[in-house]
Amino acid sequence: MQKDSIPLANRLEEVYGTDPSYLGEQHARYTALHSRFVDLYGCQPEFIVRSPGRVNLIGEHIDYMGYGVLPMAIKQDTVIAVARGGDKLRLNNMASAHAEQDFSLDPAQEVDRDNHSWGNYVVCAYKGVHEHLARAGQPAPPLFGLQLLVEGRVPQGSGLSSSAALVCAASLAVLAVHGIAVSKHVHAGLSSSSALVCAGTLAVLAAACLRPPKAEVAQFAAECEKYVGTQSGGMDQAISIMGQAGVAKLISFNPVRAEDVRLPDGAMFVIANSLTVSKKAVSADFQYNMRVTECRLAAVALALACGVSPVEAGQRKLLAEVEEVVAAAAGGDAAAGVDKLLHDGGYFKAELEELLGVPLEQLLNEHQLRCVALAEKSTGLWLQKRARHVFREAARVPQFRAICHAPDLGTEAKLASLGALMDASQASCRDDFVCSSTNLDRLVAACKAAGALGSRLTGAGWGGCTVSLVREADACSFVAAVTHAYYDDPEQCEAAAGEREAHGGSLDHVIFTSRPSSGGAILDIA
Ligand code: A2G
Repeated sequence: MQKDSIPLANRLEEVYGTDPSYLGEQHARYTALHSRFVDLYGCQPEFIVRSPGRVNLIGEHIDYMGYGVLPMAIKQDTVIAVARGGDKLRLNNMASAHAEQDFSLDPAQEVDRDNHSWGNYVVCAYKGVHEHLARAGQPAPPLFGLQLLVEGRVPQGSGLSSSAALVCAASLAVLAVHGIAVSKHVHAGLSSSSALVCAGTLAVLAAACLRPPKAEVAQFAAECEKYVGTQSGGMDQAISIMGQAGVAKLISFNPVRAEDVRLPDGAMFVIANSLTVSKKAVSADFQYNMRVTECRLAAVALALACGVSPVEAGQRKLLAEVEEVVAAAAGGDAAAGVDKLLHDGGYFKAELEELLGVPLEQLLNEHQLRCVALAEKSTGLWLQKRARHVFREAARVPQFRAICHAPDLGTEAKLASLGALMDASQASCRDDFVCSSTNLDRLVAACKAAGALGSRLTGAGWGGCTVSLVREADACSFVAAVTHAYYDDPEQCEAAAGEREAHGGSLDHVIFTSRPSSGGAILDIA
């Protein structure tokens, strides 16, 4: 298990590598952030923190069912400058479209799920840090005003996890100022013996705040992001915090941990934005939560169908917890077991209640889900297809890792096998999980026609980006061919012209190569 702590970096190179032109760009960015912070708040930031977005290579919509996933951190990140001051949680954003937002300092405040706003993610993190500190059994930390300035470079609604980058960066920002605030308090010259005991406790707290283990931050950041209303798994926060330059990560859960996966030499991943926004959290009860609900109900229904007692079945919330019994019912193949034990098409309320033996509303409340109304409407809940996707997709993740590390497989064979797994994942996301979209399907088709060895949607889906595996040597011609087929053709993608206009004719931010990058860090460079 990865035990290392959040890095405290003194130089930008430690986070961004040594490429002079990229480093120069980051230097200019940090300088602009620093100077805007001073203009806005009239003081220097105490810290600057950063946390990146991610691209998931394989393992979609299975993290919240207890299965491991295989993402890598990308270089696009969210950066926050922070200092204590004032009597509120005050947020500003470098993007002029985002006005200043003020929130209370009460860690028990509710996140306003009905009004979707970027500030909500910072409030999630603020609450998460306080809850984390309280769980550590320490005295409640002092409440002091915070002033934050955010600059995000992970495109929103793109499936590259801009939300987790913001939650993780904000968590680091709040942790960092708490750590430093407590250490300054400790150093303030306490002298009585009780004060010494107190100072000792605080010193431990200060060290823990400033450099907490990555896994702890990943865990609480995943939990607290749920305050916006999305019942997400922990992949995005885990890779944002635990990402590492040069390696993808196999992220496992309960408890969260990360294992290095070395991608084959000569492999390159190209991210391409379909330019349709994936709005998974705007209507929190829709799409994403609907899938979580379907998977949880499928887990209970499968357990019952396998003869597990109703009480025990009701407690099995994860498909990972029922895989063994389901597989045993079909000669060891859980996906085949699903086909045998559940029917195709939608399950509606009456059937579900009869099957599960409890009012649907009660069950959904127990699982903290609120989509009961949807089960009655339209198409019902599709348990068989969702569960089949989860079991098959979950199996692809260890296969992907095994191929990457196979000592006897040549590069070409590795690339071909990884590509086939990615293609199978896309077909399953499209046909069984139904989380693709017309534009994603078109873009995947354009990527395959341009020579991708494998191509699939990445992240929640319903819009956002694809990730394609290509040979490194072919990356430039691949980008040109996809640009021609998808972005230059207004019938395929209307939005591309607008993107070009807004970015001086360039689509570099829309289709780009990506290498595994470093995870969240606190920068003591303010
Ligand atoms: O969809 C989103 O990115 C989820 N994250 C993530 O947990 C995972 O389920 C993914 C699909 O694989 C959030 O909603 C923050």
